[in-house]
Amino acid sequence: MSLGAIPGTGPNTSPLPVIRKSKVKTLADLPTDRTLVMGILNITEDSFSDGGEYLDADVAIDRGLKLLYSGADIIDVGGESTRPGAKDVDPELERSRIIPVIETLVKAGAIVSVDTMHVGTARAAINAGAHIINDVSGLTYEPGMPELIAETGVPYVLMHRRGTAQSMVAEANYENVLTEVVGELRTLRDEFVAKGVAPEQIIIDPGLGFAKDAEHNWALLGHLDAIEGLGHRVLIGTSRKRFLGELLAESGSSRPPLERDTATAATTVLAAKDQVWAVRVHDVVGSRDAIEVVKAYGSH
Ligand code: PMM
Repeated sequence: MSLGAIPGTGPNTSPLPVIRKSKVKTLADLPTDRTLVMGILNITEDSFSDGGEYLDADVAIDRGLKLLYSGADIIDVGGESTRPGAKDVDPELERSRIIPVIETLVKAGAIVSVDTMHVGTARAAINAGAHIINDVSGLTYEPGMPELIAETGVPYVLMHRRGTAQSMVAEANYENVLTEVVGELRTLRDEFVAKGVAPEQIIIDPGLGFAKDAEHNWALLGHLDAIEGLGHRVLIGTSRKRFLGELLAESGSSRPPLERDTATAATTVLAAKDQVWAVRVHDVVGSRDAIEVVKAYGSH
């Protein structure tokens, strides 16, 4: 698709909600004086809060541009759901969903990360202009991923997860979640570095909700300094997750995913106070506002 044909950008289309237009062109232009916001674009059938909404490429591009123009520093594009119990997606189908969207968003000036566990998809995404690989596979990463990251030099999100989407709920067993997650992340990080990945390329994510229950998530969120102690940029993803729904449950019913954005913005405040590098969220405006508040608070 040519840029002129991007939905919402032509002369006869309704205006996009231009709240904070991004001027970033490369990763090096990203602000360093505040926590960054990674906007979520799931091109999947079954993600827990937005599955099925953006399967059409034009609709996905429109959503990505709205995220960009409402202040997302990075757009995280994914073509395979990672929720517990999700079915694996054939990497070829995954690529057909995400590559045209990545190409168009990159042309429009977006910094794009790609949520994939597959080496072939990661390579195709980098060739299409993606800037960051976001791999949620944790301890089950695909052979060849460290070599690809070393060869291309792109930043890489190394997230903690035990097991697969199918098995991870049963693997949420820890005696001390903080020391075990930090220890397993350290081992993973060392494996990637031993295979030639530069430490500066690595972004660490504790993987909230991935083989973790609510207690585990709160324990990790309360000790982000221990995750930061590994010496890398830190990313966290709380957005609309089940532990927030459970926290806000009424009469035993979890708060629905689309009504968890205010709680998500509250977790962004906590993360920004702890100076994490970035938060991964659906509602970009809420988290950008929250980060501005923390920035002003910290400067007085
Ligand atoms: N969470 C989801 C998907 N991808 N990536 C990273 N790095 N961290 C996360 O916490 C994370 C992720 C699941 O949420 P979604 O289904 O709403 O995208």
